Amino acid sequence: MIDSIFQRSAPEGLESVIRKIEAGERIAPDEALALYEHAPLALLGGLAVQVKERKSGRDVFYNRNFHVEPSNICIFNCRFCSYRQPAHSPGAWDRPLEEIFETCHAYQGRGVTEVHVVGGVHPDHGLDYYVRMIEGIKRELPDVIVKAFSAVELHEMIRRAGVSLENGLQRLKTAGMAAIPGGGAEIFDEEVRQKICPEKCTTDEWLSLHRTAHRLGISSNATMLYGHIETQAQRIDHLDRLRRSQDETGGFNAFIPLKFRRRNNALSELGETSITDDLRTLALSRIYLDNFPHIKAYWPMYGKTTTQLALAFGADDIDGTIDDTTRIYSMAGADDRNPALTVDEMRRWIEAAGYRAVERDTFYRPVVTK
Ligand code: V47
Repeated sequence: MIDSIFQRSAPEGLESVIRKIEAGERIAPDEALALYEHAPLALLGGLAVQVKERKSGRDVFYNRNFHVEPSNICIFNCRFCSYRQPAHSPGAWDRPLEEIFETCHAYQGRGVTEVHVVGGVHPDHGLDYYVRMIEGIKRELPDVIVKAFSAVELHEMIRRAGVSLENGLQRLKTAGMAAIPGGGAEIFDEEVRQKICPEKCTTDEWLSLHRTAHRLGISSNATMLYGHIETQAQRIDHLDRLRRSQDETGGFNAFIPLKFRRRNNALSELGETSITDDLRTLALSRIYLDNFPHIKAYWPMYGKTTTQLALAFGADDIDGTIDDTTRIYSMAGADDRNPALTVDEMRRWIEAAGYRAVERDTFYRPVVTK
């Protein structure tokens, strides 16, 4: 049996779980909890990096993307959300389709490979409307991959249309929706979910929507909103349900831990997690989700400094240029400005962390620029 530096410096009781991780074996929920609670931060980072390098070697990915946020009007009132507005309130927006298509038109020829479409669950717009939206986006940007609608939005539009999940998702796929972002997962524990977002789709409905999408050949991401009222064991339970789902379908591309941001929402009285908690949670996700190919450090949420550190804690993706086009995190206090990064800046971060910067598309295929 190897006697690595990690095994030699392991706190008592963690030797066997460290041995398992180094041997590429799956760890159990109680082992993950012990690691979270007792492993020194640097040890956790080192183990996560080992797992990351087994998956993606020296590569760290970024992409060229922008977001379309069609409306912030939402029938649901999640307590952590700083973004949603009821219809007719002064801060509400509902962008006409033509305006969305004009925005997309302006991205022609700019090297973007992905448009990420996500917004509130609008009271009036139905499946046909969203099919038209996707078709229009594809007309403007035929070569760009459309990653659209959280499972919460999809669940509601398909339910209202009175069709099956298969049928609804197939219609959107035919229109051009090629992938689904990871939003709306929040925390799977039913009691916590009931407290922070009682109205939106249930855990089982979220998982079932992604499972159905995967069966139809639509791959997706998964998120976890952490750092509010959940316990560490409930975070691990969340990861466990994702790992089991991925065992079944293999359709998830990336996992994205999302740190709760407290400004302008009903949970503002809670603090925010420390940077060490963020890095522990990230590293643990990389170690636990042994069947997820990628772990994304979403830079608008962590902020620029933590994102650079995240590359030493198992992340192999930092998302993309975004180009000022998302407001979810700036409204929740992650930064005062809307986020944008240049390709040069992303490549510099990755190289400074000792990795090879690889531009990817939504499916993590390297993008070769001519
Ligand atoms: O589901 C909302 C989260 C998510 C807050 O798939 C908040 O590539 C923190 O899913 N503090 C939407 N988080 C964003 C999302 C996403 C982001 C980046 C990449 C991908 C991907 C997906 O944002 C929501 C919710 O969990 N969120 N409010 C807040 N105050």
